[in-house]
Amino acid sequence: MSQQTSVIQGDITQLPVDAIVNAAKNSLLGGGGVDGAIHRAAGPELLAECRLLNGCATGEAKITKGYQLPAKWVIHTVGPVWYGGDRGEDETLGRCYRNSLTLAAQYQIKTIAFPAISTGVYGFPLERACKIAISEVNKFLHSHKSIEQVIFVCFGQSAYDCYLKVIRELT
Ligand code: AR6
Repeated sequence: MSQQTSVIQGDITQLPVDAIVNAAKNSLLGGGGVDGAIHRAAGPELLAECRLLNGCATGEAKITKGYQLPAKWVIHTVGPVWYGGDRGEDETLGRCYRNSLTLAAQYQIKTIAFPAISTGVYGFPLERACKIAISEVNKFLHSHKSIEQVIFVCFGQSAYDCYLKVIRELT
């Protein structure tokens, strides 16, 4: 793992980073899981700004302010729903990470935290998603030195163990 990446276990809404990434839905109008937690912690102004964005296509990313969150920005990306792996899910998930990081670089964001996009309600197998997340981030950081720190935030021990295992395998 590069010096710029780390893995922690915890609640992404509590992190004092420049940006946190939301695993959103196409409407960007809130939902369950990490999306619900981010909207609750940010307050109603976040939903008001999201209403102005006209949604977000799967694999794309959009940015809002963080409002009541410790994070200054929220980057909303919509991961693929897992249909078994034959519908381009891997590539789409990779695009979520690349597009989120591209926005981060455009906004001079130096520290950014990602949840395990698509691995909850959307059913993407955790280890497979984890490999994509780590390899996409490492590739991006190689060519974008302005981003100083990427944190993978795991909600629970099993996700944390999975990230550490994959990082050991890939490095
Ligand atoms: N901090 C960090 N990670 C979290 C948190 C948190 N507070 N809460 C959950 N996770 P999910 P998806 C983890 O279901 O699969 C929503 O309803 C969770 O354990 O939040 O991309 C949206 O509106 C899992 O590992 O997102 C969409 O409709 C990961 O975050 C849909 O769910 C992602 O789980 C998106 O589904």
